[in-house]
Amino acid sequence: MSRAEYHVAAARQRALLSRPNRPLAAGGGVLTRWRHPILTRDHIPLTWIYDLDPTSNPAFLPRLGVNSVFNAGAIKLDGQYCLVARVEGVDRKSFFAVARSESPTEGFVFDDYPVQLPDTVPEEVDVYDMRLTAHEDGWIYGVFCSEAKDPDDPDVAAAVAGAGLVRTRDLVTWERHANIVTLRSPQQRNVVLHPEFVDGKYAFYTRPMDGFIGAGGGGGIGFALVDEIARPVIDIERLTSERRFHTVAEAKNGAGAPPIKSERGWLHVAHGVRLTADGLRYVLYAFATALDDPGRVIAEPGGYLLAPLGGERVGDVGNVVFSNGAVVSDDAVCHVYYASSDTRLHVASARLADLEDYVFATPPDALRSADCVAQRSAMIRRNLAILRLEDGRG
Ligand code: M1P
Repeated sequence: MSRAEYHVAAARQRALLSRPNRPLAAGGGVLTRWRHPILTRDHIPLTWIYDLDPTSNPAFLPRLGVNSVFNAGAIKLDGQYCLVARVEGVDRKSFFAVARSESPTEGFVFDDYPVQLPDTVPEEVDVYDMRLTAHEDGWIYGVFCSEAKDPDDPDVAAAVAGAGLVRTRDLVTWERHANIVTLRSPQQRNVVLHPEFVDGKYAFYTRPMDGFIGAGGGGGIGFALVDEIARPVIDIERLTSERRFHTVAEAKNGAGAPPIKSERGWLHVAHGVRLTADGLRYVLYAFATALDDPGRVIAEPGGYLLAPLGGERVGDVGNVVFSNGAVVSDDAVCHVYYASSDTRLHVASARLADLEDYVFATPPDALRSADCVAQRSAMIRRNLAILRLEDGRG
């Protein structure tokens, strides 16, 4: 490696890390996208990829490449916006890495080292998609997918998804609890810890599923209480937001960031999946649950909140947007961190009041074309009457 090559690469990365971001012109939805992805593989410190010793790497070639940076848990800690991103090496193994910024929308820089989780689950091969919850017990919990080879299936690709659980105070030192056991669901992904005790217990959103990819008999996002956080066992998973025929969440869905408390309810930004002739399509959708019963849906707008757009549709797993982190800033703006096509991480923002209005005032899915037309026509009728009045023709 020549020193010159390193300095060129380092300078290029410094320019990327300090590049200002800006909101895109509102696209008519409640969320405003920001122009540039906030984390990509080009944000990964060069020390994680290159051997900088010129004797062992004279040509400055990457030794441990990184494929992608996506699905990040998010939290505000000590005045900084902190993301725990899923980083996938070129070897297909994912790991977690913390990136921090003073700003919610730009300037994220990774810590010197990736997260070294306590290695207490020998069968675990891959970890990804951490949800960060600042719990009222004072700890920050991380719940993530802990994936292993299915020991009972000779197919070399057969996998089992479980839910791992860690806690930290500073995103530097992590303690690991036992993986979450779900007695009635053979597979679990997209498990999220609710930030408050419910009936004096820890409460989790789950995603019961029969297979690694397909939800099978799993009906949607579950909700369950847990007695002992260090040895979490879940029996009954009560359904919250359900899969429904011919909706954006027909094939499967899953909780995203921990819910955000608003005056009218807990606001959830989840993902919904439908099957198309071109494969699975992942979008974000929203719903609210009751403040006094966070497992009970009280509002669920029809359709999606955010869908893959333009270049977002292209990547390792195309036509996907996925979120597992959001932060509300002191000026009451909700920043939703979302990844596109399992490749890069973006942010989109909305005033919390607008997100709440979206969730509670957008009509629910009418579920049938005929009813959807009636729903739309009722609004058109009201609008035409308003316009006639304004024109003095009323
Ligand atoms: O590839 C799209 C997403 O697929 C999975 O999500 P789900 O469990 O809902 O199918 C996860 O592997 C996720 O990381 C990924 O973004």
